[in-house]
Amino acid sequence: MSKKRGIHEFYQQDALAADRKLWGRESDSISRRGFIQKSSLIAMSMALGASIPFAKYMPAGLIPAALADSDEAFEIPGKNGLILLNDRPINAETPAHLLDDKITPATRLFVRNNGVPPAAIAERDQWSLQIAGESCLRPRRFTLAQLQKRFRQRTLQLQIECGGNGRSEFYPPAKGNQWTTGAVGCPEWTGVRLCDVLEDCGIADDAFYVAYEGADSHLSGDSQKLPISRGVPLRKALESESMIVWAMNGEPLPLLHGYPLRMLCAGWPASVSGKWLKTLLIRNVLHDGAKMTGQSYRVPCETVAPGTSVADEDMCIIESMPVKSLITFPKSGVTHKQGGKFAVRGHAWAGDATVHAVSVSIDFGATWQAAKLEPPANRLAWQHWHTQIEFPESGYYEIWSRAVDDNGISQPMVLPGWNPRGYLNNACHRVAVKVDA
Ligand SMILES: Nc1nc2c(c(=O)[nH]1)N[C@H]1C(S)=C(S)[C@@H](COP(=O)(O)O)O[C@H]1N2
Ligand SMILES: [Mo]
Repeated sequence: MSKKRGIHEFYQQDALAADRKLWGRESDSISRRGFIQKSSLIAMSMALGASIPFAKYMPAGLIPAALADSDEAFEIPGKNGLILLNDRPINAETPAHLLDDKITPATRLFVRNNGVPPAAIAERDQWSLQIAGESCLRPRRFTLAQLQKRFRQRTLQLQIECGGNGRSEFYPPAKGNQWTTGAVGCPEWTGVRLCDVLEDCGIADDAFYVAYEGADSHLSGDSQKLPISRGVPLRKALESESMIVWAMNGEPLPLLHGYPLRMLCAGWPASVSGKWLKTLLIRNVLHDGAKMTGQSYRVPCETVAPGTSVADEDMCIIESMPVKSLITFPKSGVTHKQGGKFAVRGHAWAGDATVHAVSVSIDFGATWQAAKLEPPANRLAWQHWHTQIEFPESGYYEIWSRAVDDNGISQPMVLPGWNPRGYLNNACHRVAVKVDA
């Protein structure tokens, strides 16, 4: 159900809205003029691969010729090969073979927006983060520069996966972005530990939850509403891998991924990792922000039959994500010449746990062969695996991969438990290979 659209179609419907969605550029709808905000300019320059010396003369609602001349499927600026699932808000996933890098480059990281990214972002060093909440003893505000100076900086490779990754396979279908396998990635993030910052502001004895508020706006345009505001229990917030980050792979965070600051708690649904971070609340109750309550990011506490409607009070919040693997080489659909060894590789991850083993099958799960599994770069980073297989004769094959975590829990071969919103599909990944004689 992927929706591939040409950039012209995108701009034809509403050019100024296209500008806003792609670059965060706000302009006067009558004169079509207006100053390009710095953050929009950065986004545009990144997509075009060069700075734009005459940007101040660039009319609003104009498709940059460098993008307009290409007849390729429309690409989100700054992204490479991602498939657009929705353009309001922007959501795009990465085909499995484009996730082959050990460290996911910015151009290959999926995008999940619940609202409209902030348009006019102040200078990066003037951004401030407020720490408050009922259980915060010394509420205060830090500029980005103060955060960088006051706390020890660290860089970790951390995996994020949308809770709805794999949703497209559930039946009866669940509403929401029809992610296949590509709403996951594992870049390297630089920032400070969340616990260092929270402790500096004083955590009261009754502290229970840590929640974020971002600077993005609600799709309805209602400035009183946040598109999303979630969080994690204090114990997760205080883990040493939970961070407040400003850089991804050594570069400032891209606008789509939360520039200039985001919260990052890996191994849980990525919806807990708030982008465009403005406020952190140390709360003495279970946070009740947008998409924390009701059916969002929750699954039935007890298994239900497919299609069952479940009352809100019988739904439980998703915490650690389940064990999962991805085959990033070969690309599904390749043709291979019979004979010799054939390399297969990918990544595996297991929420808060570690992956213990990965195996692959070319006979629809009848037999499995162990792959070589590397340790993670650090806790909560995905792990790489590779192996070689031999095809006994020509024909159509599927390579399946299956990971087992260190609690002995395995990926299921078929769909796991159906749930109303289509979360947590961690079924084995499969790719097709045709072997020619
Ligand atoms: N402020 C804010 N933070 C957010 C979101 C959002 O819409 N607004 N989406 C969340 C969800 S549902 C996911 S899956 C991840 C996606 O992160 P990415 O777009 O950097 O891949 O961001 C999370 N943080
Ligand atoms: Mo998500």
